[in-house]
Order: sequence, then C-alpha cells, then structure tokens
Amino acid sequence: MSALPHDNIRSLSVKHEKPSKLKFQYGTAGFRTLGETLDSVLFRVGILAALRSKKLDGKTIGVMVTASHNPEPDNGVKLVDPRGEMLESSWEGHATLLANAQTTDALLVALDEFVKLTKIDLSKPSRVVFARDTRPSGPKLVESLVDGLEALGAEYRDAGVTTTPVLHYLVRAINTKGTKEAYGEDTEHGYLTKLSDAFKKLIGGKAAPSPLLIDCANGVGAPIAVKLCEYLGDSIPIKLTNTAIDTKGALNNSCGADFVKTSQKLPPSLVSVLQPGQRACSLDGDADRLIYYYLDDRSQFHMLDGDKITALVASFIVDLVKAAGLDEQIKVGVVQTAYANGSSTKYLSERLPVKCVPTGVKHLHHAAEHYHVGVYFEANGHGTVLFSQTAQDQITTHKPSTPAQSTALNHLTNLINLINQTVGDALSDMLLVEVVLAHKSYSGVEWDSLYSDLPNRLVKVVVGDRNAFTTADAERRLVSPPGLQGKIDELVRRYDGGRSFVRPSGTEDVVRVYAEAVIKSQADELAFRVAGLVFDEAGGDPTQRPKEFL
Ligand code: 16G
Ligand code: MG
Repeated sequence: MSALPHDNIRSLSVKHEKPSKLKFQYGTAGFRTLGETLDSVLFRVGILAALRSKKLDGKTIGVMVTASHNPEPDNGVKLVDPRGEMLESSWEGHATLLANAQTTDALLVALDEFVKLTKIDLSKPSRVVFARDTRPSGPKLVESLVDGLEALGAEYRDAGVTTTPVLHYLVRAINTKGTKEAYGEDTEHGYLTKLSDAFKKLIGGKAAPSPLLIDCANGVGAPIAVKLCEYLGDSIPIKLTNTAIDTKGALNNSCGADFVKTSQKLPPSLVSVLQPGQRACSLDGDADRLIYYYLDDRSQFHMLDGDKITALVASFIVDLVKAAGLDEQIKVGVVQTAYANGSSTKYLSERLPVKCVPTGVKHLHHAAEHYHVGVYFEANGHGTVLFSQTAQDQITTHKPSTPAQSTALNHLTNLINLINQTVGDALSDMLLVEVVLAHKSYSGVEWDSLYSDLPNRLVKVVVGDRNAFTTADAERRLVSPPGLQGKIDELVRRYDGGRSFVRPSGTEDVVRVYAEAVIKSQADELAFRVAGLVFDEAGGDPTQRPKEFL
C-alpha cells in the first residue's frame, strides 16, 4: 500500500475547481448535465477510473464521454467495468461523493477516506481506455479527464471519437485478450470485422435485402456506420441520413431514436425520403439505441420499438435453439421494464419466461444474465442478447445429428459474434434485425403484425421534489407519497385495458407518468389524469398546473 500522490493531485485539481453552487449526481446514465459545467467532474472521474482499475488489480476500465440522446449543449460521462458492463452500483455513490467535494482540500480528504474504506491497494497499476461522442464540448472534457488520470499516474488509451457500444466492446476485448474468453481484436477495426463477418455468414444464401435507411441522429453513429458499410460491402444496401456531425445544433435535433420513440412519428427530415414499405431505423446520439419503422401503403407511420425487436429476436433464437436440438439444455428468457407495451408482454409471456425489472440498463443486463440466453430490450430501443458461458459451451460442443441441426448451430455461433453482448448496440442490433427479417422473409409489415401495440402515452410532471416518489414491484407501484397509488388504481379501473404507473426519472428532474389503454384517446386521458393526481399531490404551484392535466 502506498499513499495517494497528494501534491500531484493538488496541482492538477486546482485547474479544475468545482463550480460552487452545483450538485452532481451519478445517475442511471452516469453524470449528465450541461457540458460547460462538467470540467471538475471529468477530472475527478479520471481519478475514480484509475482507482477502480487499481481496485480490480489493474484491469482496464472504460470511460465514455457522451450525453446520448440529450441536446447538444449537454454532455456526460460514465464508467465501464472490465467485462464491458456498467459500473458496479455501489461505486455510483462514491462517484457522486467525490464529484461534490467542494474544494481541492475536501477532495483530498474524500479520496483518502474512500481509498481506506474500499481498501484499494495503491501500489497496483491502473489502466483506462476512453472515448467520446461528437459533441463540441467533448475535446475539452477529455483534457480534464486526462488530467485526472495523470494525477494518479494511470496508463491510458484514447479510443477517439466512437460510439458507446464500441467503447464497451474495447474494454471487454482488452481485458479478455489472450484468454479463453477472448472477445475480439481490441480495436474499432476488430469490432467492425467481427460484426460484418458474422453478418455476411448469417445472410449468405438469402435473398438480398431491400435498401435500409438509417437515421444517424447527426451523431457519432454516423462515422461508425460509414465505416461499417465499407466492411459490409454489398451484403446489404444501406443509405445513411442525418450524418451532419459538424452542423451546430443538429445532434438529436428532431431526429434519432429518442425523437421517434417519444413523438411516435418520422423525423421531419425523412418525410420526403422514406418510401412506403421501405424499412428505416434511427440510432440515438451515441448509437446504443435503435428504433425501426416504416410507412404502410397509405403512408401511415408504424413504429417497431425495443419491444417489437424483442419479439422478433427472441422467437428467432428460440426456433434456432430448437432446430439445433438444444431446447432441453438451453432456456431462453426475456427481460423487460414496466414501459414494455402490455401487448408485447402478453405475446412474449405466452411463449417464454418474462421478467420485469426497474428502468436502466444495469437492471436488465443483470436479470438477463440469469437465463441461459437472455434477451433484453427497453421499449426505448436499448438492448441486446446475452449468451451465458453454459449456452456457448453447449453450442460449441453439441454434435449435430442432422444437417439441419448443424446449420442451426452455425447460425447460433455466428449470432454470438454478431451481437455485442457487453451492452445495447444500435449497429449490432440493426444487423441482428436484418438477419432475422432475411431468414423469415419478413418486411416491416409482417414483423409489425406479430402483435398490435396498445395505444400509450408518456407524460412528464415537474414536481417540487421527485425524491418524494418511491416505487416497488419493478416500478409498477408507488410506495410514496402514501395513498397516491390507491387513487391511481381507482382511475385505471375505469379504462378498458387501462394500465398506468408513475416513477421518478433517473436522468431529469421530473416524474414520469405512463399510461396505456385500448383506445388512443383513452390512453391520453388516463395519462393526463394520473399526471394531474401527481401534480396535486406533489405540491406544485396550483397556478402552474398544466391545463391538459384535466
Ligand atoms: C438512461 C438509461 C436507460 C433508461 C433511461 C431512463 C442506461 C445506460 N441508460 O438513459 O436505460 O431507459 O435512462 O431515463 O442505463 P429516465 O429515468 O429519465 O426515465
Ligand atoms: Mg444512448
């Protein structure tokens, strides 16, 4: 055990003083707020990442600088653990504490306590790999991060401008290099090769897909998608749109997965571009979410969200496992959140085990690890498929007894390579969807008709204190404020197919209300009524009560 290099930390920390009035929180998606306020946070995250690496015996930790689907002035940062998964949750509180130490002296005290409390052996090496998205505030924030890494003398690697899922891939690839769990070459080239090779094998012999339009949200998905297209060659015709990463204010502006999912309509820039029947999809600003859609022959918009992706992908994998003769050995299960459309939950539960967990990737990911093959997607389009070691071993060692079994086993092996198992990955998921559509000869229409979404509505309510809202049962019921859930239940009973729940947002200072019902106008009405209950209960200024809250 050596001591922290106080002098070194001090001399660099004074260049990154914390703004006095701000309070930072490491939430579901790391730290996320206005980019120009994050300098001190990035510096301290650099220190924290280095300490996390020391704690884990010098394993490489990832740091991603992004604010995903948020508007361009925002930025953020999150840590990635050695297997490419989200930071262990017990460290989120430590991150928040360090970020809020008011002065350099307070930071040093907090660091000393933290090192003692978590028993970090400072003599261990520390290694970090980081990347950023295309936001203009990124380069400066990366400099602050590097100062934090240098304050602790960490070894680091700059992975440049790339997507969140590529960074997760790199972390896993670096840490598994040379082991039997080697994940791939630890470069962007390695990632692109792995995905495109697997895709070409899976699509081989199938009719060439019709052209796919990809909305890149004017974000970092654009340059990576351009590269991916080169690797894919003519295996799939792709047209990229919203690739203006250098246009100020364009990022996520009226485009991208979050825009499509929340407004339930086409990005305006696609209106005159998308042909009826053509498949299109939107990535979000850091390319870890994916939403598909198409226009029918009456030019009506149809959205194929994370729930529809789950239905498509889970049934395909179940069929393959069966065709491979492994249905006794490998059980496939699904993880969703309360936001999953009620129709999707019904459709899936009739076929597979389905578990509901609280919002946030870490919850879904951990729950999915409990299945042999776990398929998880949030309705917002973030998700992936996890193949456990048991499942992978079965797939590699199973001796096929028919040519059909052998083909199915090959497909499963290629799927394991196609799917980014560290985290949701829009580009990898897009290739996965394209594979399933090609194998099933589905257009958007057939895919969409697996089940019909219940009309739904999401409403935000600004309240005095969102922490007054606590939930249970995977966020499906409110525990506090006391009595409110009873009133919601009473309202919900009056609506055919009604369902509604209320939860505090983990990324914004608001409370979210979700409602669904058999008829769209009823889903809207239920959502606004529940929002009204929430507003009245949470002590908002009555004169500010939005009129639509009935
Ligand atoms: C973050 C989460 C996402 C979740 C969303 C909910 C990660 C990496 N991302 O974006 O999974 O759906 O927050 O936001 O965990 P909310 O709490 O504001 O509704
Ligand atoms: Mg994202």
